[in-house]
Parts: sequence; structure tokens; C-alpha cells
Amino acid sequence: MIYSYLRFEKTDFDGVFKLVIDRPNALNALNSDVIAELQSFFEKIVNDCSIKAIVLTGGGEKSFVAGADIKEMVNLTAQDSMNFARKGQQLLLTMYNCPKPIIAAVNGYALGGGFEMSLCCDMIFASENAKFGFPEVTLGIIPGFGGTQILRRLVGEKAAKYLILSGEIISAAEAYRMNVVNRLFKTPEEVVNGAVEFAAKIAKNSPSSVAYAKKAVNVSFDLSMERGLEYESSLFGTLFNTEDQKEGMKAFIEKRKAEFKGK
Ligand code: CO8
Repeated sequence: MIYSYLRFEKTDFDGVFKLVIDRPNALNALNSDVIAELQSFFEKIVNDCSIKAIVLTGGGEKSFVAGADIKEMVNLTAQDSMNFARKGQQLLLTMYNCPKPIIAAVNGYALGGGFEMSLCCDMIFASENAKFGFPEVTLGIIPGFGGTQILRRLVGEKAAKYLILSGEIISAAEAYRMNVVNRLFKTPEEVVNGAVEFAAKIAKNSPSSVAYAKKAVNVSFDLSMERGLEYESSLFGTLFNTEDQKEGMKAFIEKRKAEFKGK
């Protein structure tokens, strides 16, 4: 896969890859090309069994993603800006529904669309220099890449309004206290390494289990308890048709490590 703004790199761990949004001169801001490349990337990898977990990070040491590209948006019409937001939202859903786990390794600014990009990942690891916030209201707009919907689901109404209505930029430590960040690291390098190591732990599990577990948690936001439990039991049952379930339980009984094939 050849991209202008993305670097896709192997790590030392089987099945674990780094995806770097690499536009450091603009603090990795999301223009239409970056969004199109990310959309194409996440569509292409869905059925690639060699990819078991992805760590998403920003190029350079200063920024994860400093938002959507303000220079591209400045003269958009209402219709064009709505189309721009729809493309971003389509990407958000593609990543959110991606069967592979995605860990955001936030190494600096995660603002506006960049904050939203981290929120649609499954976990957020952050370095101490990371900063999160929605400065959209200071630009005369609102979050348009799903921020109003996904942050409310994650932290509740009051905390979401606190950030979205004020444009307040918060530290990594504060984002950790709000349960937005899973783990904190000292430096940008450490956060990427820490995320890769954690991704390697996930990659050792059955890929089908991981994908189904992600699905089951995701749908819980939209279903009643009863419907959510029904959905959970249907996925639970489906996994008993897989070789991974047989291998996982057999390996436990034989006191050895399971070797999963994702089938
Ligand atoms: N868009 C375009 N260029 C940017 C952006 C951005 N979001 N952020 C930084 N840059 C550029 C700067 O213009 C500058 O370029 P140049 O050297 O050519 O002037 C370069 O990156 C370096 O930036 P700074 O010199 O400003 O660096 P500082 O360290 O002084 O400041 C900040 C860093 C505080 C992060 C500052 O750059 C800043 O405030 N950036 C804008 C942050 C922001 O407001 N983000 C929200 C944007 S709106 C949004 O995301 C809406 C999403 C909804 C739709 C999404 C659909 C996908």
C-alpha cells in the first residue's frame, strides 16, 4: 500500500503494525487527502489475517493530529463543509467498526478532528505532553467528525458539554482522570512502544474473539440491556463454530499455549 500521508510499519511483534499519520509540517492536520487515504487503508485491511492489531499515532513529536485542516475548510460552502464532515464521519464509523483492535498512541496535540480520531479507536494511550480538546467553538464551528456523539457516550453529558462548549484544552493527566485515556506514559516514544507492547498482548488472543468482543461492546451503546444480552449470546454461540474456540479450550486442558488461526 503506497500513501502520501500514511506510513504503515511492521513492529517486532507478530501481527502488530504501526500506522503513522505523517504530515508533521501541519501537525498532522486532516485534509481531504489524509481522510481519503485513511478510509482506503481501513477498508483494505478488513480481511487481512496478517494484521491483528494496529497502533495509530502521529508523525513528529509534537502532535497526534491537530484537527481537521483549517486552511482547507476556511472557504468551504455550507454544502461542501457538510460533505467534508460526512466523509470524516464515514471514516470514524469504518474505524469504529473495524474488526481489528486499534490503539491510539497520542503523542502531543489531539484537537478537534484529532481528538475525534483518537476517540474512535478502541483505547487511548497518551504521553505526558498530550493535549486533548475541542477548539471548534473558538473557530465558529462545532465538532463535525462525531465528537458530540462519541464523547457524550464515553464520559456522559456534563463532562462532554464541559469540553465541547468551552473549547478548553486539557492535559493528558486530566483526560486520564476523565476516563478518556487508558494509560499514561512519560514520552512520545514511550507511548508508542507501550501501545505496541499492549497491542502484542491482544494479538496473541483469538482474532475472532477480539473482533466479536469489540462488536459486542460497541453495540451496547445503542441497545437496551435485553437486546444487548441477546446479541452477546448470539456472538458467544457463533464462536463455538470456530477452530479458535476448540483450540483455546483444548490448549487450556492440555496445559499449553493456544495457537490461534483466526478461523
Ligand atoms: N489545520 C491546518 N494547519 C494547521 C492546523 C490545522 N488544524 N494545526 C496546525 N496547523 C499548521 C499551522 O498553521 C502551522 O503551519 P505554518 O507553519 O505553515 O504556519 C503548523 O501547523 C505548525 O502550527 P503552529 O505554528 O500553530 O504550532 P504551535 O506549536 O504554535 O501551535 C497548536 C500548536 C496550538 C496546535 C496550533 O497549531 C493550533 O491551535 N492549531 C489548530 C487547532 C484546532 O483548532 N483544531 C481544530 C480544527 S477544526 C476541526 O478539527 C473540526 C473537525 C470537524 C470536521 C472533521 C471532518 C474530518
